[in-house]
Amino acid sequence: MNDAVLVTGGAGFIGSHTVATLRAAGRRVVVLDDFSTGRRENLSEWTGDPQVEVVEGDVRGEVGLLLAGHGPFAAVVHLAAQTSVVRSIAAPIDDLDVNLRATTRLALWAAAAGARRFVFASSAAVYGEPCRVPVAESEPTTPLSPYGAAKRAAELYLGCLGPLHGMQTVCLRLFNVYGPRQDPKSPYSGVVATFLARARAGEPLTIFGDGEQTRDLIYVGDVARAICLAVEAGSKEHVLGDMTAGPPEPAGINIGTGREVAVVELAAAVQRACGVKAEAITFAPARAGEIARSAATTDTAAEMLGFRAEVELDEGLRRTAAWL
Ligand code: UD2
Repeated sequence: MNDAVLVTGGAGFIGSHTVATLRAAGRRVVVLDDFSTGRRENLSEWTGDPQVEVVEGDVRGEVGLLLAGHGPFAAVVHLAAQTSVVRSIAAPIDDLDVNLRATTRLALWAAAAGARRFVFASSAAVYGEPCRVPVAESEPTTPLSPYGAAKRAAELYLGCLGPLHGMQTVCLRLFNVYGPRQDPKSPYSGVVATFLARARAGEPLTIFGDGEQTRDLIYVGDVARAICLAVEAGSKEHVLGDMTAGPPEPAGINIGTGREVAVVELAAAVQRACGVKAEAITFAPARAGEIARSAATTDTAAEMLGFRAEVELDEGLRRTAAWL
């Protein structure tokens, strides 16, 4: 049990919650983060904890040198990424370098270093506009952005590198993640962080389009639990799926709640959570390239990982508002 789990991007929004679930499961954790968006204060809970080591560095760099002396590694959770769809359209080569090239290099290093499992944060963006909602993993993937294309390509690379190098790879297709530590000031921030920050500041919420577009909003604590289950799957009796034979088919596992929430419905829920009046909403033109509907099927995650989201939207919003 002394083998570590490497968490790239471990000082970030999803990463720091993942460190918490892995520590709660008794794992030694090594965080690799370049602190471009990650923050040291997200890890302050583990200051002085010898079971949490923090290495500052870029996943595009010489990971082997950066991590020398921190192993051995049982598993890698790869969350460090270029996370913005908008930026991937403006700078697709930079997105490719981080989200595909660095992921592939990291996986090759992980296999050579003896890691038995590689858990990758993929995205609902691999589906583009889903053919059906809720969308199953077996549906076609037609990404609409370089970001989605690089995430899908990384799934395909991991799908062949894993068996070639004797490492299990698990790609988690994360839907719209929200919760404490999601930076509301970032221009790329998610709708929940933006809405909560504006409602708190007494500013009107801006809805793009008619607000009837839907998303599957999943609380970050649930996502961190899914990631931890993906690390541990096969080593605990509550896991239903057989993860011992190699990567699951299909190559990705949806991580969502299965519930579609319209943006207008979310705006009302945010206002309830903050005690703000319902008329404080303005409408603006729909964003270019916007998808109409999104929600996950959840059966694969339940079967493979024993995972179901537990935190209801109102509760997740309350917890996030309390953190702001
Ligand atoms: C999410 C992911 C993105 C990618 C994509 C795949 C986030 C932050 N982004 O983009 O990385 O995975 O899914 O499909 O998780 N909205 C408003 N007002 C606002 C802000 C947003 O109406 O002030 C609407 C927006 O037009 C959209 C919805 O809220 O319909 C969600 O927006 P988002 O930026 O949180 O996430 P999304 O789904 O566009």
